[in-house]
Amino acid sequence: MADLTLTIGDKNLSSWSFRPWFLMTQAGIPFAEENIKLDRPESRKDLNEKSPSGLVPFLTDGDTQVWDSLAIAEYLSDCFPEKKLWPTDKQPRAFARSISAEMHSGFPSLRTVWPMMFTRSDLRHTTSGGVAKDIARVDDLWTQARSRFGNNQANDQGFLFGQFSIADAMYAPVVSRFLTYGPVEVSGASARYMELISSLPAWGQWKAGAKAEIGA
Ligand SMILES: N[C@@H](CCC(=O)N[C@@H](CS)C(=O)NCC(=O)O)C(=O)O
Repeated sequence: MADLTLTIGDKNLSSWSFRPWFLMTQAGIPFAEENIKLDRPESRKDLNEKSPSGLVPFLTDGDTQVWDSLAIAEYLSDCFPEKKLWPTDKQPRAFARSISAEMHSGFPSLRTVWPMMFTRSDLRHTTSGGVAKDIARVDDLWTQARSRFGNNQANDQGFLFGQFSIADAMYAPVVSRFLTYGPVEVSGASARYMELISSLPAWGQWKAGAKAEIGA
């Protein structure tokens, strides 16, 4: 397979970029990283010239380009079946796909009112305007995934479905938002899950990059 290049936006801000980057890094899939700075005068030109959709992230694999974070995750799942990026059993896989799709197309209030600001913490922000409802839904999905599919596994590693999967990558930016704007009231299972995700080496690596971007 040709070498993979993942093009992403700013690590502080680009929640969509964080998903495939976190997925590849945590799963041990080698890739080269390219960056396009967002919110700059030249950003639109760069994005239009390089990205098939005019947005980041996108993945380049030889002549193949894949854009949109969920499509990139699916492509990687096809390319690396041995990584088991989706749960192998049909029932947890259906749940993992559903919650990943729900994340991809939903939670508009959380996205808008609590934008990802990776290096920041203790920002305290309103939970009105639908944010509280979105937080409760995320908490419910995490708690269900852990109790129905994660906890039950003999080799449970604390991820939503026991082993690391695409669903964890899809929700990693939400963990960041909860840490930035929280504390949020979530179940013990969700709190432990956030602890695990934010202590992974891949998380620390992204954070170091985010800090470097702003000279922190
Ligand atoms: N659904 C897309 C959304 C991608 C997206 O909105 N990317 C933002 C950065 S987080 C972007 O490229 N914004 C540049 C712009 O709008 O000019 C995905 O999942 O990849």
